[in-house]
Amino acid sequence: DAALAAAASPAAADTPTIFDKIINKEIPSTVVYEDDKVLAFRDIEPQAPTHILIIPKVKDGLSGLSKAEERHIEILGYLLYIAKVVAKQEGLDDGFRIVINDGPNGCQSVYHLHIHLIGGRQMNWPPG
Ligand code: DGP
Repeated sequence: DAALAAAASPAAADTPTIFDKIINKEIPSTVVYEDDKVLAFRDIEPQAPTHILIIPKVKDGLSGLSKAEERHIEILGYLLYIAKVVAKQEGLDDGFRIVINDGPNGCQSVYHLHIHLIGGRQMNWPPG
């Protein structure tokens, strides 16, 4: 079943993740933006006063950025644009950070592409 497949191969391109349940409203989340293509909701483990995840509603093989193909160019640009729209909506006028974790070295834990929008405090560089 899906859970077994996910355990065996968590990075498999179209293996369902917890984000599918969030998209389908099977588990609750605090949605801050939604349209036909993307969903933005508050991270359950916020790393800053504002921490929002922006995801495509249709995964289409995008388990992570490293799986991107030419057909994904439009949704990738759209996700980044919506990150800016949500940053404005959240009042992050002094700046913010966008993060995409990819794979084990990138500390990715959910294999459904997502943009982290983090703000509301001073960020540091280099990141951890
Ligand atoms: P990453 O480590 O980049 O794959 O980020 C996954 C993020 O997803 C992590 O910051 C925690 C968040 N997350 C995991 N499960 C849930 C959930 O059920 N609800 C919400 N709102 N966020 C979740």
